[in-house]
Amino acid sequence: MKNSEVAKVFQDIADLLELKGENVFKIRAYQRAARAIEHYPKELKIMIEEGEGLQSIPGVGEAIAKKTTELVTTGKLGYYENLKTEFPQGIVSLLAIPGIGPKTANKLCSELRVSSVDGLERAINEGWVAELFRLGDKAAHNMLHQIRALRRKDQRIPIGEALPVVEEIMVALSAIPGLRNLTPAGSLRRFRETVGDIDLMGSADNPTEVIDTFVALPQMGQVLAHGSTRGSAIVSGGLQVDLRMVEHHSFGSLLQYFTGSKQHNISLRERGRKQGLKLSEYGITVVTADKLERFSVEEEFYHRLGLQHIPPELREAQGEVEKAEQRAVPKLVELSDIKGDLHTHTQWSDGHDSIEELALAAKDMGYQYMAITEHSAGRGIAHGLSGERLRNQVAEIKALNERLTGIHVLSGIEVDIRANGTLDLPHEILSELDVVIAAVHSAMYQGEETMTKRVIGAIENPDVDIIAHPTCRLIGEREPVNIDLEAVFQAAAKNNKIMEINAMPDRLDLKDIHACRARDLGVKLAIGTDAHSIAHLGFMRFGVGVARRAWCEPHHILNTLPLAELLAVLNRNR
Ligand code: DGT
Ligand code: CA
Ligand code: CA
Repeated sequence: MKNSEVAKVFQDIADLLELKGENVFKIRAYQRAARAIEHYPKELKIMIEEGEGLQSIPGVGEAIAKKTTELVTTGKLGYYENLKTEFPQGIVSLLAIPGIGPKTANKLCSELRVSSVDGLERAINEGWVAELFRLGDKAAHNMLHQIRALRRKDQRIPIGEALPVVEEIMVALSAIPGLRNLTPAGSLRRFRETVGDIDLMGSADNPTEVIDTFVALPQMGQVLAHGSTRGSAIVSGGLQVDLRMVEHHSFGSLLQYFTGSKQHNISLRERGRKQGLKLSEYGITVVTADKLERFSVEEEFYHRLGLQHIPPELREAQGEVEKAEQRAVPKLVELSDIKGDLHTHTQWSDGHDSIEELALAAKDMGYQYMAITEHSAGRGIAHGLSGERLRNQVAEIKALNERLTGIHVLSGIEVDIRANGTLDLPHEILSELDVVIAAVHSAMYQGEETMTKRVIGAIENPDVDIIAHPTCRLIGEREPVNIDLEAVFQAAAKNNKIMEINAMPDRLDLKDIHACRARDLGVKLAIGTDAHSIAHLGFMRFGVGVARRAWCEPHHILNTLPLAELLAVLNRNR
């Protein structure tokens, strides 16, 4: 249990005692302890393990020290559990929301008959809460914000949400003189699809100044730690950001250690041990000489262990250390290898921008081509294209290609795979297109056998080039459909069909391990953003992250091919 969690329990106890009308000195004692513990620089867990008396913390007396020990060692506190049973469940759950104290909770319960967090959310949305407390919209909105943060407390955050947050922080810090090497580490640097928290590393002439600026940034909510080399705070939405600073000459070791993964570091430490080396976040110690070697850049750290540098995306203890030893680390695909986007939508269906606007944006990104792949009409949503409108679009794209230079627009479609595995546009029309993507958008509840047959039906259809978002999952929202991917990949390999890595950050479908398996089986992959606006073209980096985690090199990815070669591959199905 973290200090902040212990503090929260004592604050809750104080709130409940207040509701109960208890002695004010008793209430104050819990409040004081909560505050002292929350800001205490040392982990209570470590103090207890090391036998350090908790009463050395100002505001913590004998009784609270005893309760703290119980809480930290067992994760529960009998006194608190008993106390909670004296109140309706509703009040207790409202008190758990930061910013809601006993008076507010009581009033919400008695006057609005709100008895749960869900109920409170409804009452806020319907305007009752703002009215009850004569609050402005902003204060009510803040309450909503806290509710969301509370709900996601135990949840991992999609990388698509986390990366922009950390980039904003990096921009805000970038002006500090003497600050160098500011880099996200942890799961974010390894491009995992979700992150538990954000780890940010850097080096500076004056680390303390960077930490001070960091914790005082306007986007920071609760500050969890504020030391001379480390700061930790919660940004809006409940995401925790840890910043660590070292001197320049130690940055490589710091970055290596906190990039992880934990399992990767364990493999490295094991290897070091056999060489008489001890690894840590400070560097590498030659055990016999008791001498610490520092590393300003990460590459040198790996070289010192007799290894090739290992890209962060591979650091998941999947055999990467052995490969680095054999000097056989693959040269992974990079964003700059991507020559075009093969999955986009425009105003013709449910997208935001015109074909030309999207094409010009793609050109600015350095692409050679992009495919326009609207939905087909059968879906009955989002202005899917009928055969006739699709033909009109093909004509418009043809005219556009005659006008545009430096970018080639491909005519395509994201055709719906019907529940029975047939496509909802006929061969006569599909055969006129440059690229045909097929995807499931409905009847997602089907059993595994039916769904697998359905998708393989599309793979075996000669009009289809690519299968998009093969599992239909939405991270944190929708489970993947029931499908035997192994059978799907076998069919794709046999029929020379391409599987998509959908780069939209809430999809990332195929995900890393599936893309890896498809690649193993010799299936070519395409990375498409599924862009519905110009801004979405930027999702490509998330798709590349998945491909890198799947050990993909440029030749595994269809859209690293230059235009002429791409057309040759696509034409083989025509
Ligand atoms: P997350 O935050 O759950 O998405 O995953 P990570 O990998 O970012 O994990 P995190 O934030 O707990 O720690 C960042 C890195 O620091 C982790 O990947 C490896 C390193 N690290 C943290 N704690 C330990 C540890 O107890 N042992 C070792 N060997 N490394 C650790
Ligand atoms: Ca992390
Ligand atoms: Ca962390």
